[in-house]
Amino acid sequence: MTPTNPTPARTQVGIVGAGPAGLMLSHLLHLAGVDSVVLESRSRAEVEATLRAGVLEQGTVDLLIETGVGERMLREGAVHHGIELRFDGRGHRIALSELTDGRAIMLYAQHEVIKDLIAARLAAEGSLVFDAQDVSIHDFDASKPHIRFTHADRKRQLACDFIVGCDGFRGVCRASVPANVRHEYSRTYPFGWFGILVKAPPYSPELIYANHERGFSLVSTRSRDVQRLYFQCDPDDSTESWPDDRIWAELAARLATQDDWTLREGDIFQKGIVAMRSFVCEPMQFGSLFLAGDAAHIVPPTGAKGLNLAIADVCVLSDALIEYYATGRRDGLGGYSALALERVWAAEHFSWWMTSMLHRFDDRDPFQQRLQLAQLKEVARSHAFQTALAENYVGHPIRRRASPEHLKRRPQKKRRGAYGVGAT
Ligand code: RFL
Ligand code: PHB
Repeated sequence: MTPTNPTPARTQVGIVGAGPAGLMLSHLLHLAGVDSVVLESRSRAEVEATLRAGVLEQGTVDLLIETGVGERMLREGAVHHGIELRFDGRGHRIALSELTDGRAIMLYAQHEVIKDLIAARLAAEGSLVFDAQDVSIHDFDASKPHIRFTHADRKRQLACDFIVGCDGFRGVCRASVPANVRHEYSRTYPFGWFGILVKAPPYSPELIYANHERGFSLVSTRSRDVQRLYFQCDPDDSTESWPDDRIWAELAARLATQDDWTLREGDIFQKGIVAMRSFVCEPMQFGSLFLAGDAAHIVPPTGAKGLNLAIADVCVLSDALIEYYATGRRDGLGGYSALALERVWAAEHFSWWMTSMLHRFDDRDPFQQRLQLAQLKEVARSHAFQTALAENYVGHPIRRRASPEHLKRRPQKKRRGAYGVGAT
């Protein structure tokens, strides 16, 4: 059983959702002495076992290290300095680090980040409530915001100064805002991603994003023994209609290349289908309610931006909350939505661009296919296009209103014991 502390009846910041956004926010606030409670509807085991992202931007990596939760990532993650774009049967390397003054990406699974953050919050005696049922938020447009939920069959109420909805795309927080005050922008793509996990050594030293007339595919990795592969599929497809042989045949066809590379089959131990959509809710603040991460926006995974955006949101929001508790000033809180949305829309554009360039859209539209190929050739040829791709892929530095001075003032007592020595 997870050793959470008894739930208090009041906190400064009530956080709904223990994904990357909620846990990182709680961690950042704690480092500056601001109190929070995280309410999560699933069990700790479920949260820690949910397989999702794999690519961390440079800014996310830096933040994890800077705040003392990067030790295991530095030991077990893999730094990548480039990616391959594959089309017309050839690979074209995008030299991420050379094009971005040495910035890079880290391959380290989202659920490992989650485990590290949960361990840190529990070591610091933070309030994490797993299995919180029927969570509902109230009075965030008035002076006494509070959250109601059921835990261990008891109805509870948590009074807070602020509520932060980090409860993902299908959470309750955004849905609790009256529809006439939120503006939502969305696009659903006519395909999904079929993802598999394979027991095998890495297929390639760098990720491969492949465009093929049969559809997109992606070669990624999780560790020395586990590899992650995806291919574009029908959004209504089912895993049952894809026996292993069919998967390997499809991947072999889509990834075929005249370069010296062949796809080795391995033992597939997990299959799943992901929907592809772009979505933004504006603004990201409604009175004392703030939205962060997937609760406010979704990107198709082609740009590997979702988790990274969630981290960037809470970085900006934690600065604003910390400033408020230190000085009483609300400027940062008032500016949160606009500042976060700038990054969100840039990431939306990049993810849409990568998706549009790499996937098969309408088979009956050869004009669009020619344009797509022309775009890929231009990227392979042009230093300017490659630089733009690389800058977006490794991620722009997170714009913060103030220097994160509070990180230097973090409570020392528990930190040393809890996090060990990883922070540099
Ligand atoms: P999460 O991770 O969805 O966490 C939300 C949490 O809130 C809980 N919750 C509730 N709790 C209490 N009461 C309620 N009513 C609740 N409703 C929900 C949920 O149980 C959950 O624990 O949102 P967050 O924190 O905003 O994080 C977002 C990221 O998870 C997401 O953007 C990424 O996984 C997207 N993504 C990728 N992002 C990257 O940056 N790099 C990648 O390489 C990358 N690859 C991916 C991805 C997403 C994928 N899928 C499955 C959509 C690859 C895939 C296949
Ligand atoms: C992953 O490894 O899960 C992954 C990698 C790159 C992406 C999306 C997902 O663009």
